[in-house]
Amino acid sequence: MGAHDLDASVKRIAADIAAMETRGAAAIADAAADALRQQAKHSDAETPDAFRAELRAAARRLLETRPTAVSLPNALRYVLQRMNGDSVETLRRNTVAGAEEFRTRLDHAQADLGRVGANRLRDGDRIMTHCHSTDVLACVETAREQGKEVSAIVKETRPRNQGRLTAERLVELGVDVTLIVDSAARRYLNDVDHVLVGADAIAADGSVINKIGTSGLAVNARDRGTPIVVAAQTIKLDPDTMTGNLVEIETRDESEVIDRPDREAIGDISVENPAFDVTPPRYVDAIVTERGQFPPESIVALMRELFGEAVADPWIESRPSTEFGGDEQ
Ligand code: RI2
Repeated sequence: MGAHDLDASVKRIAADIAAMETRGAAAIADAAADALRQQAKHSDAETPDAFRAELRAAARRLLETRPTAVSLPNALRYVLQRMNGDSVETLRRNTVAGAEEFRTRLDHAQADLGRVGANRLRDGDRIMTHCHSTDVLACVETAREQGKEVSAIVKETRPRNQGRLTAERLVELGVDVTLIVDSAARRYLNDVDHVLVGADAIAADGSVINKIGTSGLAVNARDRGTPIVVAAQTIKLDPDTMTGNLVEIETRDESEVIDRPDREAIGDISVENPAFDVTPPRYVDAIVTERGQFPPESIVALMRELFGEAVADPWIESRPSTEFGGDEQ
């Protein structure tokens, strides 16, 4: 492997994230940290500068895969900030240790978050879920370990139907599951005690960026008086939004919405496939993190505490902003 060469595992992990073989904000962060660990471990760079250049090139490759889940740049930043030393061997050791520390902290954060979120769930509660979030599942898992009965209305979450993954996992946890199509959600909102969703990013104003359909669900939940709770580890907080940057919303291939023969049979149409939307803070009752529960408007104080230094870190140039973000979509 020569200078600036990417390790095969970095290429494979990046491809898996881009293809959504590895998906979910927490899993993406974990895989990205592992990729930097492997790059550091296998590097045959001969100088500290070459080693650092290789790791930064690996981080850039990983960063290009998916634009919305901020856990990805946060994970990369965490590891690269620990890439210190005067020799290749010291750099290697510190980078590998930083990546391992990150992955351990991620595991612990999710378990801690699960305990915080489980406090909101009472015996006999019914939740409604959207998409597949391991942070949400951690809350339910802890509640079940505490002996609480929980049932769930699970939205299938077109176009990729990740609700089916949620249904499968909830059944494993002993939860009574009812699967519904997305458009049936409003009909069932009177029958649920909480809407419980994950997040791919949380902006400084408390806006929640999550799988497309979350914002409409939240508006309907508010209309029906059903609390909407977001389970999101602090790795989902987006430090760039503290300085006014907007979160880029990923758009994915139209083949996820309709296959080519069906599309051609219809005639001349456009197809759009935004993967995420933005739920304004006024529709969110609480954000559950491993550091406790927060009203969305107060999340900025936690962001300042956690990311004060990171914002000044120039390694990741500001991500491009779009016309999306910061308001209802
Ligand atoms: P955890 C997913 O995005 C969903 O939007 C989910 O709510 C979010 O990541 C958080 O997942 P995608 O990768 O980190 O399926 O809670 O597009 O597992």
